[in-house]
Parts: sequence; C-alpha cells; structure tokens
Amino acid sequence: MPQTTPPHDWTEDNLQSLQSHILAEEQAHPEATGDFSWILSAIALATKTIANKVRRARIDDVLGELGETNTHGESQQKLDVIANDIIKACLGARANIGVLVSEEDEEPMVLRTHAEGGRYAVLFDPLDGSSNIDFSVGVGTIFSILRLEDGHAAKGVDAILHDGAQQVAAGYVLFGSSTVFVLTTGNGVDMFVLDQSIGAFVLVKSKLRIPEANSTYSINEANTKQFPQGYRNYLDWAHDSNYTSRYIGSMVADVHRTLLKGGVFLYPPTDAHPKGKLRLMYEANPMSMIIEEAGGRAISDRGRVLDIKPDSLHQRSVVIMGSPEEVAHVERFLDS
Ligand code: P6P
Repeated sequence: MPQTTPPHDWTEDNLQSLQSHILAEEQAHPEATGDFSWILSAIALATKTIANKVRRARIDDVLGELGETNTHGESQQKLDVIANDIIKACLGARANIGVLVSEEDEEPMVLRTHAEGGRYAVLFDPLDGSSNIDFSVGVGTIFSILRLEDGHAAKGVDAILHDGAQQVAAGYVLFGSSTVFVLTTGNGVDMFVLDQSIGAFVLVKSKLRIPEANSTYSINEANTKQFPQGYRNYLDWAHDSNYTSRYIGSMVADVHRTLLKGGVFLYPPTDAHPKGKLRLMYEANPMSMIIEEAGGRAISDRGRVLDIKPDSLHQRSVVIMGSPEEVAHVERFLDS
C-alpha cells in the first residue's frame, strides 16, 4: 500500500505579505483603527522606492557626497537627500500622520493638527550608514512611530519628546544582499524580505527571537583608547575569552546581524561623541524596541535606553544592545 502523505495544512503555511500580515494583526485587535496599516504601507512603498535607488546608485550616478552638510554639520550623501524626499513624499500623503521628524531636518514637520486627523508622529533616519553606499555595504532606513495627543501642534517639539517606551511601532529596512523589513508593533518582531518578482515584502519569520548568547561583539575598536576604562576592561575580557569581532560601521547591518545571530553591538562614549554617536529618537529607540521585543536588552550609560526621557529631538545616546547574556557581560565591567 503506497505511503499516503497527510494533506498539507494550508491554514498554517501560506504566503503572507507585509500588507496582509498587518491587516491580520489588526483583525486580531478589534480596537485597531487601521491607522497602522495605512502608515506602514506608506513606509513599505517608500522603502521599496529607496531600495531601487540604492541598487541603481552607481548606474544613475547618485553616489558620493552632495557637497552640502545636514543640520548637524555632517556631510550629506546624495542618497541621504533622495531617501529623505521619498519618505516625506510617501508619508506626507497619509492623513493620520501629524508630524514627521527626520535626521536630515533640524525642525519637525507639522503636517496636520490633531483636529485635522494628525494622530501619529513618524521619526526616521532615511538612510543610515549612507557613507558606505559607494562600496555596496548594507545601509538602511530606521523608523519610530509615536502617538500624538490633542494640541500637539501647539506644543511643537515637546509633543514628541517621549521616552522610547512610548513607541507604538518601530522597525528598519536593510538594503543589503536582500531588502529586509523588520517590524515590531509591540507584539513580537516580524521579518519580511522584498520579493522583487512580485514587488511585495513577504513574511519570512514571525515572532523572531534573538539568541540568548553568542561570543561576538560589534564595536569600532579604533576608538578603544578613547573609551572609558570599563569598556576597555570588557574588551580585554572578550579578547581573553576568544570572542569574535564583527563591525560593518552601518548600524542597521550590525544590529540586524546581532538580532539574527546574537552577540552585542556597542557604541560607547568617544572624544568626538562623549554622549555616544547614535541618535536617541530615531536610531537607538527604534532599534532598542526591536531588540527588547525579540528577547534581548538595550542599555546606555544611563540605564535602559527606552527609559531615557529625551531633552532634545536630535540628542545622541550611548548604546549597548543585543543578547541578554552578552549585554550582561558588558554591564558587569561598566558597574565594576
Ligand atoms: P563609526 C553610520 O555613519 C553611523 O551613523 C551608524 O550607522 C554606525 O553604527 C556608526 O555611525 C558608525 O560610526 O564612528 O564607527 O564610523
């Protein structure tokens, strides 16, 4: 009698796009108003467009520096401005977004008051790690979503200066060997990959968990002599403990590797950046929410990153994030 295989359970194993996944999540939450899918679909559209620009950068001759600096005096890459404009064009059209905050713009953009439907602020780094694009190294878009209260337009920046624990959603899109969309809405972490043949982000992993431990650290060791002693003691311990070092110099790529393989990513205080280099509101906070939702930890030299009450929109922070056991190893040397 030929062995008959049991019928495939198609209710379990089906093709889910980012859109259908978000709608399914919304159906699971009756109180959801469809706001999220509307915002996330705009971010998906923007990042698909940016992915195409990044992939064609050398062909379209948009590599390299623009020859101008952003509001922080940092040299702007041509693609920084292109990505920033794409995101604003896609998000600005979504009627429930009240405020946009970009690393490339000093002031927040108030699109709508609460009375006009502006319920959310979207904060983003349009193209993090863009100086690596000329060498085809992974770069990414990082975003954070905060809910806005009535009267936000009158309060201006103060309406947005919430601690990271107030984020309602966060994520990043890594433009690497594949285009990967990693998202959390506070109910675990889901990962999607852009399937160019159908033009959609398809779900490849839901409820992603970071490994508890992995003897890998990710830090710019060229700055070692500038680090406070505790970090140098940690590095000595890691070297004596046969740790591996992996550092790409693009936060999205370094954190994505840490999320999938485990380990710890650190950007300690340096002479150039005594409070850390990475931006709290649209780099450290969204990445910390992702790492914590995946079972990891994210701290700074002031405790949990998501508990930091921001003083200004573009403030920087020290970050130490990754596997819980690896963050604990670093913490031990900082506390000693
Ligand atoms: P360093 C890229 O410029 C960036 O903002 C992050 O993506 C990255 O983690 C960090 O700076 C790298 O900084 O000083 O090591 O080159």
